[in-house]
Amino acid sequence: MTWEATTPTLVFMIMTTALATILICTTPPAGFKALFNGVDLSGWQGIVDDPIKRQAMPAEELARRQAAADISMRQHWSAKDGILHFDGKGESLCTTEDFGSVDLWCDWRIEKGGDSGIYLRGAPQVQIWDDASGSGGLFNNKIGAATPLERADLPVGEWNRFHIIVRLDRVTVWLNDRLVVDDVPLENYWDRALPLFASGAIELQSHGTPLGFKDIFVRRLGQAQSGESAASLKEQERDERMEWFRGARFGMFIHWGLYSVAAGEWQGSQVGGAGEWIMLSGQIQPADYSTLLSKFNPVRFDADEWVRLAKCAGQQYIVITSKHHDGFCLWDTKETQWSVMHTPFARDILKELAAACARQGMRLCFYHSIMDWTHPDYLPRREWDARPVGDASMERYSRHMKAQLSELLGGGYGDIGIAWFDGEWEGTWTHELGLDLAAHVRSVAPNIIINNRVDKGRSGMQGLDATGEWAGDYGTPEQEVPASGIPGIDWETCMTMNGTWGYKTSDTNWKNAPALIQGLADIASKGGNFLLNVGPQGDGLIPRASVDRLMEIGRWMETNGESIHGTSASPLGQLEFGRCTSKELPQGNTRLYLHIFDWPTDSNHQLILPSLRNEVIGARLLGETAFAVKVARTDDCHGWTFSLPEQAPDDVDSVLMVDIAGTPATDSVSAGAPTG
Ligand code: FHN
Repeated sequence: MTWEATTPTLVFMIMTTALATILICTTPPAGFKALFNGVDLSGWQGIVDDPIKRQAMPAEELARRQAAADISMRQHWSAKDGILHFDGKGESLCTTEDFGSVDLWCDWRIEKGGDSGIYLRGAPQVQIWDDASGSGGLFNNKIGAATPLERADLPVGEWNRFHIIVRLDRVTVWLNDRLVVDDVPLENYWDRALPLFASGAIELQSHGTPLGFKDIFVRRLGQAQSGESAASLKEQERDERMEWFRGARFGMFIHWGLYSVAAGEWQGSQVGGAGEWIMLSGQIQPADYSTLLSKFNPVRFDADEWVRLAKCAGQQYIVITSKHHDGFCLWDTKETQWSVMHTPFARDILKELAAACARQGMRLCFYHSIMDWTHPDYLPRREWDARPVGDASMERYSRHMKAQLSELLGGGYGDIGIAWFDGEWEGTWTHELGLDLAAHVRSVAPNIIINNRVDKGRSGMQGLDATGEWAGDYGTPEQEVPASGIPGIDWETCMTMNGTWGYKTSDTNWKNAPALIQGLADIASKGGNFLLNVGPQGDGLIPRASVDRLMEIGRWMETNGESIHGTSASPLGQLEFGRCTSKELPQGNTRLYLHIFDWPTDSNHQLILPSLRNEVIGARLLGETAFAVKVARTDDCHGWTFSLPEQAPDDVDSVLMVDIAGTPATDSVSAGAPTG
């Protein structure tokens, strides 16, 4: 039978080719744009001379020469199957758009003897070549480093990946995930008396050899104001990535793994300590602990159910243990068989959770333990671990960890909000390894937030050594709330609902919902986030006691969530009746949320703020629209009184919303003396 290509078939073939073409060009990570669309040369132009000469050229000459350069470009540069090809015979090409400080990703491939470079802001260059010294160096530098820190090129003909960050004139380059240039000024090749141009085209340099480029993605970084320091740009970028975190204020921590099956018991006996530490507390040999693999089959696991519960509670992000200290992996990792894929369950739990988060608009984050009690390369071994140390190597372990983090954060599980490290306290993990790991994570997921436990910055359970020399974006107090927050630093208190992070049947010492609600208000009033933990059971269900508390918190959040989400720390001093959170209002005014834990018991049910100079624009109770709050100045005119109804809208935390003119001005005395 001959197969006639009828019109409908032709249309189908054309559409399929078009779709295939579009699909070839991988989509850029969130926040990035593709400089090359994979199908043509739009956004690119031929090169005319150098930036200084172009600047001095009369407009009509520049236009004439640009037209000729574009013709030449189209003769020697072409787009096919998502690859930008150069035949080695023409000139360089560059972006039609200028760029300043950028985060740039670019895959490139050369042939034997190949030679090229990436010009930044029109200045050469990040070197590409087939040379023993390796690619990635700032070849034309005369003062700063010109050669790469190490040779990281893949064999000629294979695709290499550059990740280049340019802030002001300083350049950092990773080649195939390895740091080859570390924060070095790129010099102005065209006039060495001048600093690097503030902006300019990104150029792919012709040097007489065939080239291939693909997946060229760029993200503009905080715009350098004239004379702005690199440090202030870094701060701008950090502010950009911390924005969602500061608004969220409340997240769900999930500790789940093989230990959830053990549930605090081993060979019929209760084991002390937290559920997720049973291997250590019980001094269980890895070989014996691995018998749990065959028992891990959480058939009642429902990712959508977990996400729905978090949302109901008002939690706006989830941090789940991709791998805890026992090394067991909850995803389909290619790096080890010590994973969920080698249990009866054999499903990629993190993939299912990522899909549920995407469906329900929940931000997903991964907790990843640096310490690993089972990986053969991790050191030190537990003193009771009978396995021979052999040639265990932390350097090799660090590479293994980076490879797993590339699997988790590289896009396969969506845009991950936080790389939440832990287990950083042992002597084998160093500040240098922490900086290197943070750089790797940043190179794989440029917008991700990294907590301070990637490095050695956590001074005990308080959360953060505020000296600022440590890697990581925020501090992580654990099971405690810093008395007055951590001024000038983002922080998040993580806390269990009972006494254990991982499920443990015998731990029934549950905090009640009122304490958790007031704890949430307390933490937000100090400018922090609350990461509240659940430890799912071995069957995949979240314990009833946790669900009840989250539902109770959710009922409170339904009425009062605006007094938590998007708020900042209290501008008032110590308040006897409760706490305060705040928000900026338009025209420079301020909204205060007074969290009243102790309802006024005097006959007038008066709440007093003794120290607030601002005019009160309005006041009302959340969840109590019928009652009109009467507002009056205190006798000394330093503060305000609020007449409230006899019955508090909420027994745990009633919120009085008070709008004031301007930014809060208070006396130095502590505000909020009790009434009556
Ligand atoms: O050892 C872990 C513990 O199991 C849990 O994961 C907590 C949560 O932050 N972190 C470590 C103790 O600081």
